[in-house]
Amino acid sequence: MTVKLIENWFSERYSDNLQLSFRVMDQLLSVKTDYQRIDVFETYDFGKLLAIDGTVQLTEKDEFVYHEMITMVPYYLASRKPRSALVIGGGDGGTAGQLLKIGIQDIVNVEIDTQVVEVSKKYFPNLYRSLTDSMVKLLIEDGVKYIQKTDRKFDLVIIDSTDPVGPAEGLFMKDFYAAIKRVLTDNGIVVTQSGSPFYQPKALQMAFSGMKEVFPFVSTYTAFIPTYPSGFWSFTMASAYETKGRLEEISTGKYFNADILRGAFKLPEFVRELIR
Ligand code: AG3
Repeated sequence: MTVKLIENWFSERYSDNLQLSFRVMDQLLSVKTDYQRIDVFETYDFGKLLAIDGTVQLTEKDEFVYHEMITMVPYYLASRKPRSALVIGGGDGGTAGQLLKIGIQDIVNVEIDTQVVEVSKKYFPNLYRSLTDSMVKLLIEDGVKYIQKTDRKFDLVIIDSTDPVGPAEGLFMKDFYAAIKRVLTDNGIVVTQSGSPFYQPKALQMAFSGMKEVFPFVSTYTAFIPTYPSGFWSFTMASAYETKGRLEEISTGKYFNADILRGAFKLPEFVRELIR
């Protein structure tokens, strides 16, 4: 898919009849890699924007919501303080950065596309920096293959992927979650981004039902991410035990706090219906 820049607007298409447009000062980059198309824009309202295959991955201004919510929620819900984490995808470094901030000192980040890392290094140095930290081991390889062959275990597995079309499709499937189960510690939690409940109900259903086939405890939570489809975004997490959390330990982020942790799991009826 090529990204059309019409009179300096970048648009992510949600359907044939709807798109979200950002007026941009400049297109800083457009490359086709072995896996996908990567674009970087300088926008007026959201700072630099990273798009993959025409879909917004992050912007400088609102990336904190996604990266806090995909890390801090499972971190504080785990029964014992997580000490190790595996990030699948996340080649921009945003997720690893939040994990470091929380205090995790043993992080493996497996990104399939080396170009995502290169692009982040050049255009999002504040996110990229975490990948150079000595506590982060960056591997450029297929996350599915890594999980199949590793003999390590992790307290957190974070699937920081694109939507379930193209290279990330396998990351929303039952077999992948089953493989992840083997690399989780007893205390372990796996979390994935699971799309916009409104515009991508199938992504959420795939993630939820796939996890449910493998794990006894699966739950979906949501956050407000202005630059993603509909602004209403879901994450789905799973574990072998019922998470109670360590709420007394919570330190707040820019979005995350103790009320958000509790409230994020309160789902509108149409979302409950999707995962019933
Ligand atoms: N990965 C999830 C982005 C999903 C956005 N989907 C969309 N715009 N249709 C974000 C990567 C940030 N580390």
